[in-house]
Amino acid sequence: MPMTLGYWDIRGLAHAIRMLLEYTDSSYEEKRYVMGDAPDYDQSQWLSEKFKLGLDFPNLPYLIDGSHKITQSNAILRYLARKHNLCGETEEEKMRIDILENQVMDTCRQLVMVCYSPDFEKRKPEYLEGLPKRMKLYSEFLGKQPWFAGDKALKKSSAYMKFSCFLEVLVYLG
Ligand SMILES: N[C@@H](CCC(=O)N[C@@H](CS)C(=O)NCC(=O)O)C(=O)O
Repeated sequence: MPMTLGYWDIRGLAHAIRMLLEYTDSSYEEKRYVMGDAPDYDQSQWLSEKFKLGLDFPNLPYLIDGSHKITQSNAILRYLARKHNLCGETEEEKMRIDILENQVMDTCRQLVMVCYSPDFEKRKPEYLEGLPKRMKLYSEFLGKQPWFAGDKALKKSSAYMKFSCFLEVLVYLG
């Protein structure tokens, strides 16, 4: 039975999950909730289901895999990664993955705060000015290793990164 990934009809917090589902050739279907336009942002499509899905902490994204009902985007990523042995093998790899998981979340949050701010235009220059410094930390963390977690490549990585459907704009770290 395919898994169900529920989220808004945007990339947002679900996109890394979509990418991992694709990467792992998982069988899944999406439930994409439509949000109304500004200024009201009608959420009724989601709200009419929110408390009927049997989720312990009803939220978006959610993943339903048989009897497993999971919310929290990183918990979903972890669940899928564990299924496919993608959480690192050595303590060093696991530690680096944990650090990166949380660092990437912080990096995304910084961008989101600026993007959703009513002062977007005012905050944008300062955000952009600080960006190279923040990206340099990723570059230094990578160091001379070919991959962030170490020297083991994911089998399909390079082909996957060229999969234009998911990355309309390439992002270079470092
Ligand atoms: N920490 C949660 C945050 C989830 C969250 O804030 N979801 C937003 C969309 S990005 C939402 O609209 N949730 C629906 C709701 O609160 O009912 C996660 O990482 O999954």
